[in-house]
Amino acid sequence: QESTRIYTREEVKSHSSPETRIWALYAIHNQSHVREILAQYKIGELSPEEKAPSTLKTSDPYADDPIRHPALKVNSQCPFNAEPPPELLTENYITPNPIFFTRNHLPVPNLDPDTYRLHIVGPPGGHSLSLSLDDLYQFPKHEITVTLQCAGNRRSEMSQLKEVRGLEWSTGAISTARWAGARLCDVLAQAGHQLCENEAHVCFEGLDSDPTGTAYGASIPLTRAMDPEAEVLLAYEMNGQPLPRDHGFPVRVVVPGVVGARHVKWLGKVSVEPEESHSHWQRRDYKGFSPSVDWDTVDFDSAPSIQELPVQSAITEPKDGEMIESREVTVKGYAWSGGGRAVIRVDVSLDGGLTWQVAQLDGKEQRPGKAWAWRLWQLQAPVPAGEKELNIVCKAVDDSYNVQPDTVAPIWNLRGVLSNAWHRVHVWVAP
Ligand code: MTE
Ligand code: MO
Repeated sequence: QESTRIYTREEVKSHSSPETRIWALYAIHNQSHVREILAQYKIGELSPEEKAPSTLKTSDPYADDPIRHPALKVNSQCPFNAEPPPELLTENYITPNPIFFTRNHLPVPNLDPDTYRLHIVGPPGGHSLSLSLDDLYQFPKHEITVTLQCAGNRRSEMSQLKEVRGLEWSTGAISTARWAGARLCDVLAQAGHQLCENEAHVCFEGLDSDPTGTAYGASIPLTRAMDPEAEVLLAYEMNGQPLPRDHGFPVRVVVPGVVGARHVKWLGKVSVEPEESHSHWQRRDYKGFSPSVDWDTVDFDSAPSIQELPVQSAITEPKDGEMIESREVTVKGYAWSGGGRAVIRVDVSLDGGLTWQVAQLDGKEQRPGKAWAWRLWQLQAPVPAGEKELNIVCKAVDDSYNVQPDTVAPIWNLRGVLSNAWHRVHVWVAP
């Protein structure tokens, strides 16, 4: 259409509708390709004197973040960090993509799958690769079920004891998906990389960056990256769909059994280096310390970066403070351990840990050494006669017989990571 009539703000306002407000709220629509689609509906322009300075809205680096599912409990809007509520978390063994927990440090990049390239730095004498999505699809497609957990899962229990620095995650900074992609070892081999004697690390860089241009980054040991049995993926599918933007579209790393921080999203670059990634998130974060270490005494160089996570479990039903109306109580939850260690048992107590019952583990038996995904579990038990309240507790055991600590105090640390004490829920019994 050719019409270029000039309108005043007053005239536009007289035609304002709820749709125009939605347009402003969901900044995702404010993109060039959407503008192209809308061009055919253009009826005119605002009078030049009345045009607002256009830099205001677009200077918000989060304006282009995707739309999220309303059921998520938001711990931080910008950057976006959110977890599913407990009752939804264990409703399905595979977490549906829209409620998979999200942990972003920076704005979500908006990457064009047609021009996307993954840069693989080759070894001296090898060759560097610049891989399009189609190039990645040429590698054998590998699909595995992997649970991803943030190091800060259950941090809020640590901060209840004593202040920590970090997002207030409840029990939901953990989710499970079917991931599909190329194996990292296949791609590294094509670039000419081999396992070497010296200690070496595979460094990953994301395409998300802060205003100074610093990208998110992390690394894993080369031995894990080159081990076909470790099944490290350059994933382009999540539950049969292209990765959602929040989870790394178009390509992310999936490192089974390893802390979420190493599963770098929006992957731009992979290189093999003699040292760990120099990223802040590899060197100055995601490490564990003694409870007595504070921000004046902490020495980040003294502690190894977190890779494999310890054994973990939590109760998702009933909820803390709930009233139990029937004579039987159903307790549900999840259990998982790092490094491919399988959960072999979950113990549940209704009396704060004095007596225990063994919960029923749902789902498939797992492959030895490759138990990358959680087990959901449940226990149905009669409510002990005469009780007015129950102190429900759960704890898991993995196949190395690792167990969870009973309280949080001895594992408290200033960053609130690795929070895996027995999970406790207090409920009332209806008279
Ligand atoms: N990758 C990039 N590029 N940027 C990030 O902020 N966050 C990491 C990791 N990969 C992050 C990233 C952290 S700390 C976690 S726990 C996981 O992504 C979360 O993955 P999810 O958002 O898909 O659940
Ligand atoms: Mo994380």
